[in-house]
Amino acid sequence: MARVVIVSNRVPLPSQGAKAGGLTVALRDVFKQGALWLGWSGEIAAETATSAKIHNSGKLDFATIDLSEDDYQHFYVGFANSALWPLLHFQPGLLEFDREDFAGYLRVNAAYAKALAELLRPDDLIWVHDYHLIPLADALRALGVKNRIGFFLHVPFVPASMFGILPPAERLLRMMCVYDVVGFQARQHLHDFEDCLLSFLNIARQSGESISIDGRAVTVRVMPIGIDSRGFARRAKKAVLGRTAHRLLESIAGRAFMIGVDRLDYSKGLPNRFEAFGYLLDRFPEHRMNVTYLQVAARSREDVAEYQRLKRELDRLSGEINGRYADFDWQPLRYMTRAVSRASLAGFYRQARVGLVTPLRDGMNLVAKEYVAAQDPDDPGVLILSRFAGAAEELTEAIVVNPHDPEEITEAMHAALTMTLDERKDRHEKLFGKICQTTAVTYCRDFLNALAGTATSTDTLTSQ
Ligand code: GDG
Repeated sequence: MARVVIVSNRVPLPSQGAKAGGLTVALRDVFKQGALWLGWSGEIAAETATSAKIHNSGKLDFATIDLSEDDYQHFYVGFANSALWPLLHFQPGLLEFDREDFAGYLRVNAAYAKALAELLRPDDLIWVHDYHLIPLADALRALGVKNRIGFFLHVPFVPASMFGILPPAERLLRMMCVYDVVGFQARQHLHDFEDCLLSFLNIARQSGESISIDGRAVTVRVMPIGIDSRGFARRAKKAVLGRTAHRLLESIAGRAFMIGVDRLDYSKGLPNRFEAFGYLLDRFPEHRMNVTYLQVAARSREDVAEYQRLKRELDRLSGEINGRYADFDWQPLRYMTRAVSRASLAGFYRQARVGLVTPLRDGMNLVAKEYVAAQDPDDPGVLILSRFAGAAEELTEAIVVNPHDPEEITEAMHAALTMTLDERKDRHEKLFGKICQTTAVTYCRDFLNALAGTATSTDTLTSQ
C-alpha cells in the first residue's frame, strides 16, 4: 500500500502540544496507519533548512524544517498572510503585495521541495495542504519527482476579477495546474477557480472532473472537510458533566448562553458579531440580564499588523458593550483571547443555546460542525451560520445570515433564542445527519482515492 505523505505549513508535533487549527483537528484521528508529515517546525534558525529533522512518533513520522527570520517574514508574514490570505478571503483592501515577499514564498517552497525529495519513496502519494504551498508541486517536478501529488485548498477561492488583482495571479494558477488533483471545500470555490482558468489560461473543463492542460489531466473536485462527528458528540456529552462545564453553568446562573469560537482573524467577522449583540440588547430589552455571550478568540498571527488592529477594535467594542449594558451581577459579553482546551470547548458548545458562526468568508468552518455535533439531541441549540462559510452549502438548516449586516445577525440571535423546542430538534436532526455523512474520514478517503487514481473506490484509506 502506498505511503501517504502530508505537507502543510505547520505540523502537529506532539512535543509542542496541540494547537488550534482546522487542518490539525481534521487529520489527527485519520492517519493512524503510518504516514510522513512534513512542514515548518515553528522555529527560526540562522538559515532555512533544506534537509528535514525527523521525529519518530509511532506510526506517524514528522519531518520538520526551520526557517530563517528573513524567509519567515517574506514567506509566512508577507506573501502567504498579507497577500494570499486577504485576497482569498475577498479583502483586496488588505492585500499588501511585495515582490520580495513573493520571491521568499517561492524560495521557501523550493526548500520544502528539496527537504521532501530526499525522503520520498517512489510510490508515495503526496498530499499538499493550503495556500502557503501552491508552488510545491512545481518545485518538486523541477527536482525530477514523479510521484502523484495532490493539493487541497482549505480557504476559499475567488473569481477572476478578484484573483487578477494579485500580480503573479497567472503564474500561481499555472502552478496549481501542476498538481494531479486539486480539491476545494465548496462548489462555489471550484466554480471561481474554473472562472480563473477560463479567463487567464483559456482552459474549460470538458466533462467530468478533469481539466486538460499541456497534455496532462488534472482532477478538480469539491471534497468538503468534516470532523469525527460521533466522536465529538460523545466527547461533548462527557465534558458537560466535568468540572469546567459545571463552573460555566454556575457562572451563567440560568441565563441563555451563546458561544462563538474563532481564531482572532478579520475573516471571522467578529466586529459585526459584537455589534449585532449590542443591537440585540438595544432592540430586544427582554434579553437584557437574560443572555450571556462568550466569545473565545484565540490570538493568531500576531506578527501581522492587521491582526493587532483587529484585537484593538474588539477590545474597544467589548468594553463599550459591557460598559453600556452590564450590571453588578451580569456581564453580557465575555471575550477571551486565550485558547481553551478541546474538551472544555466541547462541553461549552453543548451548554450553548446558540452557536455563532458568522465569518465574512471561510473555506469551510469546522466550528459550525463541532457545534452541531456537540448538541443534546433532546434539547439542541441553534446554529447561526454565515452564508459565506463553505459550511453553508451543506448546513442549510442553520439560520443562515449575511455577516455584513449586523442587524440581520441580531434578528437571527433573537429568532434562535426564542425558537420552539420542536423546531430546534427538527433542524438539529437534519444537521447532525449531514455532518455524519461528510466526516474527517470521508474527506480523507475521497481525497486519497482521487490522488491514487481510484476516484470511485473507497478502499484507499481503509485497507492501509
Ligand atoms: C482553516 C480555514 C477550514 C479554535 N479556538 C480554539 C480551538 N479552535 C479550533 C476549533 C476548530 C479549529 O480550531 C478552527 O477551525 P476553522 O475551520 O473554524 O477555522 P481555521 O482555523 O481558519 O481553519 C477554514 C479549516 O482550515 C479546515 O479546512 O474550515 O475555513 O480557514 O476545530 O475548535 N480549539 C481549542 N481551543 C481554542 O481556543 N482547543
